[in-house]
Amino acid sequence: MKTVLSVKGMKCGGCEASVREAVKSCAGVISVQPNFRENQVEVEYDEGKADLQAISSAITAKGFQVG
Ligand SMILES: [Cu+2]
Repeated sequence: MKTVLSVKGMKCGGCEASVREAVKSCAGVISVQPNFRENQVEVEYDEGKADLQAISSAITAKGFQVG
């Protein structure tokens, strides 16, 4: 399953890396593709294992806004 999250606050590659690390550490995440220019984060995940709420929380915990 793939989804694209709208994430605000990313300003550079460092922010992308921060988001990537945060999302990767969540259960069931297969791949993460942040794009700060588009304010988007594409997440591929295993529906049976991943919790989108937890993924969103991991991103907001790094100081970015989801939604
Ligand atoms: Cu940055």
